[in-house]
Amino acid sequence: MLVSDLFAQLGLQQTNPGACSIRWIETSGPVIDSLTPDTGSVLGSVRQATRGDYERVVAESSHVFPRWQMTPAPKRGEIIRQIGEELRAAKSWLGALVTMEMGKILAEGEGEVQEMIDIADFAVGLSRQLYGKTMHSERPGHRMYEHWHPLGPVGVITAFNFPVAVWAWNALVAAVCGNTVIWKPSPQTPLTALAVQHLVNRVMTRHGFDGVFSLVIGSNEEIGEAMIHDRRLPLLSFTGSTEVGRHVAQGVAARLGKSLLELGGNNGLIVMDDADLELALRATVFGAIGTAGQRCTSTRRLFLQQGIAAEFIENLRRIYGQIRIGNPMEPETLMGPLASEAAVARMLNALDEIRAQGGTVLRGGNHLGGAFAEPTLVLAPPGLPAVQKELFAPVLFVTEFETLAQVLAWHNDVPQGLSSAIFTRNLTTAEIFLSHVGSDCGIANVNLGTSGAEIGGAFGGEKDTGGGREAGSDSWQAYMRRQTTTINWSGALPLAQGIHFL
Ligand code: UN1
Repeated sequence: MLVSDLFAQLGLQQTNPGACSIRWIETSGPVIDSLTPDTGSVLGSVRQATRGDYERVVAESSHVFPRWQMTPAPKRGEIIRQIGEELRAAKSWLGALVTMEMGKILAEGEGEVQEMIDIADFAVGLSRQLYGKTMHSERPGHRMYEHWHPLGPVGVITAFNFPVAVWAWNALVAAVCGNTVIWKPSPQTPLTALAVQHLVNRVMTRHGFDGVFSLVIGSNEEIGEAMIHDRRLPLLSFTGSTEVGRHVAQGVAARLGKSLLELGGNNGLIVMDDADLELALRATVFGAIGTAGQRCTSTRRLFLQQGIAAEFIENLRRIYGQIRIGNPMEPETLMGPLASEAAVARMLNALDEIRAQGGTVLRGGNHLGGAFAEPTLVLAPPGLPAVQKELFAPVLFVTEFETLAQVLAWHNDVPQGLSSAIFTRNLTTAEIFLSHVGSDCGIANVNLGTSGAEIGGAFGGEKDTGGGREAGSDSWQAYMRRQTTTINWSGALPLAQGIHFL
């Protein structure tokens, strides 16, 4: 596939303006190159937005908001449906661009666009729901109910590893709720963001709603900081590391804004002696190696019960030896590059530290040139300090255990709490894992892996993962404000709590 064809399909140029609201803004900011992690070559360039451009985008987004929020939700849903149609038509092109710019294999690049389509469909359904409750008043002739209203311009900061799907989770749900959306993508993946903005513009221009979805590509220091402290953004959604998320949460809280956080994961998968080992093996490999271990849901810790541990490790070693690593655009490839050579250097340094702490590399651990590295299995004795950190790389810590009580304690003994899984055929074991004394994570699965969640559920995690919930279920409530109303049709004025006054 020629990059020039791809660019033409998606509305991209060799050098692109990095900000768009009601229209594309010809900016004077510094140029950044987008590099393909596969070869390190330049795919295209973007002129980053300046602080002045950001001001203009927020002003335009705020200006469009009243008209958008007055548009009935089902009408907004119809517009989102058309965005879903554009995404369906662009699935293979946009998926290929995700692969080129981010490095995940083609099946996963297209899968990411499918995730956008799924959330678009979900948002269309939501547009006829967004339900509030009614309550029984304690006073005669009174009615109580709650109603959900949009917030205003919502900021969305996304990470390099899911350069488009996480925007869609946030933006399409936020927009159906009546908000306008200002997106700051990762500076590592600006072209996919530009492509999405072009696709969305086609629909929004047709309906006279330019400016509902805006894009600002710029540095964390300049644009990210501005968003954190901007009182015009009542909600800031942030996906990224726990360290940066903590900074975002503190900044937003200082202005009493709302933040929605999807931070680090450190996801454990437990295999019991009675498990279907074939399923457990496949789920482990996809969870640990998929997206080169760079999902927040990637499987990072594998707990094997003693009876099956030796055989399971042998099988894992064998499969790790057969994984095709290489150009992510080739259909047979199962693992592409990491995000950059710097990411590989971080992985290799971490492996040195792991060895020094008493971990044993069972397989892998080598640099394969450029941004490529071998997927790596590490035998981790219980309590290995390195296991506490989220290492955003294809490194899987393997630990043997004896009892369910022991493994649950080890499983929960990390700062993060995103996703978790157990493989067992025993109903009681599964129920204990899912109970309040089991997994402490936002996501807990039985007989499937830690990654690859569907959009229909609420996605997010506890503890250092930040507590946010996005995508399905009732996550839409994060993008709205709740108003509680009591209407008195009694003709009298009884007070609550039986108080008599005047
Ligand atoms: C992320 O890694 O930031 O559950 C999101 C999954 C995907 C989303 C991951 N649906 O693995």
